[in-house]
Amino acid sequence: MSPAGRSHGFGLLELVITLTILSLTLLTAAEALVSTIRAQSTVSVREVLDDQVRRTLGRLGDLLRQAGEGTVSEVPNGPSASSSIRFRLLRRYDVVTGADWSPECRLSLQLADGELLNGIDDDQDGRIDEGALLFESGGTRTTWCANVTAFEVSRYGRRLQLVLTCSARGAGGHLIEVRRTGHVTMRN
Ligand SMILES: [Ca+2]
Ligand SMILES: [Ca+2]
Repeated sequence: MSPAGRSHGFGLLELVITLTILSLTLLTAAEALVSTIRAQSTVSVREVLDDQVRRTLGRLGDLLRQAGEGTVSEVPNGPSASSSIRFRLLRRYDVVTGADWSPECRLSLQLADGELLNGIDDDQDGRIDEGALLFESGGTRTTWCANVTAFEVSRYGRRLQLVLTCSARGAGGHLIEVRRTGHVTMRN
């Protein structure tokens, strides 16, 4: 091979090597970018879920602080947790006529269609016992929180412990779960 041919051959080889290195570099950069976007999406989904759980527990606390201890049912006294609570709210108190209680209210985990409360992912969507937190009063039902995977109420006398867990899928399809605990002291 002539010197000119060898020079041309080395040029092609260098070009192939350069393109290969460039492709690998671009591929690595693209993977890093996708990972960064997924990580940011995961943080975003987690922040949204955390805000939802925190706000819902705050709302529940504000409500249940007006509930009368003697009006509560569906939650046994002790460590056993319930996924629902029935109660009445104190509307006013008169020294002569006594307490005026609201109609009965109920908070409960309403399971999604196809789900049973059994610790199994019956509808195979990757979440176990998921549903929504419902508030019922006076014949009306309002959804207070979606994407709920656990609502557990425990009662120790006047004190209630509320545990709320919500979950959703991140950008990569993996499950993101947020769980918070709140405490409320009911009225006498
Ligand atoms: Ca499920
Ligand atoms: Ca289930």
